[in-house]
Amino acid sequence: MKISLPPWPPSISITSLLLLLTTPILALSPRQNGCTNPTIRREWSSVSQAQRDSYTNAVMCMTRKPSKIRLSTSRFDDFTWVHRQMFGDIHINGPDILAQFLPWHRYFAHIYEQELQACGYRGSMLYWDWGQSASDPLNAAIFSDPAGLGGNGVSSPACQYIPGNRVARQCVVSGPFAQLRPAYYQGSTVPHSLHRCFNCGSPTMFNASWTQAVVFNVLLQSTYNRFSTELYIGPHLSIHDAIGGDFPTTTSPNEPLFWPHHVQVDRVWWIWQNLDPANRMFQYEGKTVIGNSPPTRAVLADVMHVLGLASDAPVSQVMNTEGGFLCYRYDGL
Ligand SMILES: *[C@@H]1O[C@H](CO)[C@@H](O)[C@H](O)[C@H]1NC(C)=O
Ligand SMILES: [Cu+2]
Repeated sequence: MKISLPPWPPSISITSLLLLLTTPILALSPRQNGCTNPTIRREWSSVSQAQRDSYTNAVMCMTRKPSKIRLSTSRFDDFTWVHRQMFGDIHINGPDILAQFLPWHRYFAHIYEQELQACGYRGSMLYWDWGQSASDPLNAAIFSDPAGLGGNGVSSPACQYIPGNRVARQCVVSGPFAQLRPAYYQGSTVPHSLHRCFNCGSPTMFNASWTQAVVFNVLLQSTYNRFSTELYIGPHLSIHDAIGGDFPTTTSPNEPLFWPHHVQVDRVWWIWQNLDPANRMFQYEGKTVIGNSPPTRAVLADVMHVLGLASDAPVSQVMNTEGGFLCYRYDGL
């Protein structure tokens, strides 16, 4: 989890640097498969309150819809269940960040966006640019209530019945998710309030692991393997741990912050790809988890399994956000 910081003046924003680096490149980046008018994904705090309300209302709408995959729980819970079932194939195995971590979560967010839109949300997925709030994470707009996704929750005896050693003792009882009752927690079916516990995973919020300087260092990695490893163990994992509660678990999609967080992970990958699209747009390598020796190397034809949420799809379909199954880009560049 420790990442050494490059010499980097914190007064320079990464966005302005990347603008300089990437504008000519992005102008040449390929657009395929009829994606002529990509949707734009924006930062949580840069959209209107009406759009944020529409987003959080759509999340709650999913809790009132039946399962699409023949569970007895809701459409909201489908995503948590699928993530839990697929967990070992799409994250980490021993020291190895598995190849599908980035494309699988990209596809997962695309499916979720369609479900939000089916619940009346008219916008695109939103991201949380962690680096912007690393210096004062507890006051980040995304944790405000009601402009964000709610805050740190409160302790109460009712919060304490879920087993598990990293479970928060705090329930989110105000804001847009006060009524949220995710059905699953790790391997159990235990309907519960959304749990958070900022700073409980460790003595600190881990915010040194997700500054703009750290993100910049991640972007300096020159291979897919190094890039995805630094992104995974640095900002990605630190934030799961810093928020606590439902977030550092296999059932992490219980936490609505899962999406703005993983969409930012996706955005960092997108920036990395577009810094050198000829070499990186379809750069894909690493291990699958079949477990044979020597290990099976990942290839673009590998299939991403989503267990009925949508069609299973080859990784190659989501490498380019403006080709294959996808048609979006990120704002600011
Ligand atoms: C982390 O947050 C604390 C306050 O919450 C702040 O004092 C500290 O400077 C932050 N660290 C970084 C590296 O931004
Ligand atoms: Cu995940």
